[in-house]
Amino acid sequence: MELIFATNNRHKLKEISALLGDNYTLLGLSDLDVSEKIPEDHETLEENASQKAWYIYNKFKRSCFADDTGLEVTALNGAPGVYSARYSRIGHPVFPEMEPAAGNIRKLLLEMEGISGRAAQFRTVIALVLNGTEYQFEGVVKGEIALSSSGNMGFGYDPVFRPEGYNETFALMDLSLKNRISHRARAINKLIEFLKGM
Ligand code: ITT
Repeated sequence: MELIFATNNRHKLKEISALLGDNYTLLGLSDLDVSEKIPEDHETLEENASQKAWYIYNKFKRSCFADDTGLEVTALNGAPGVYSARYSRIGHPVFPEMEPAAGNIRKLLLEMEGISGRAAQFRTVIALVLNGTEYQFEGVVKGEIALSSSGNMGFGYDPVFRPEGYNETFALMDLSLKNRISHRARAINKLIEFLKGM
């Protein structure tokens, strides 16, 4: 089965291709020659995932899904949350000169300085638009924010997120291990179960 994943993020595409296995052919936006940044200007993950999926569905009239993911830190009242991608460019401090992932991590570690309760979770919402109807799937992984960055696998906040039950950050894990326990894996497994039942 062919599925479109409405993302420009090649790391996400790789993760989800591995999760879907051989029964699915996954096309990303670069395969469709969509190079513009799809709008995601809402205040919840649910609305952003939905907005991205409908944008592509309306443009191509082909079934597709999109995800939106946020890192929710308890001590920061759920921040950066839906603003995770732009965190280092909004509010204070800002690090406009740094590459986004590095700036985001720098800001997060600064905001968390001196805070001992470091609980956090990654939350992914997938919106699937199938033949003109939308379905949503959520995946959460709980963990904590490390005191410093470690590892260079994965992407985004992976170097500072340590999932519950593990001593290493996502960025120190093989993709196969991250893919067994991650927020995106949990959401995509629900999507796969749903598709199997169709
Ligand atoms: P698309 O919207 O094109 O899918 P994006 O990179 O903008 O790609 P999101 O809006 O979902 O993706 O991501 C929000 C932020 O969370 C962004 O800074 C990502 O780097 C980060 N993020 C998402 N999934 C992550 C993961 O599995 N591990 C670490 N960071 C992640």
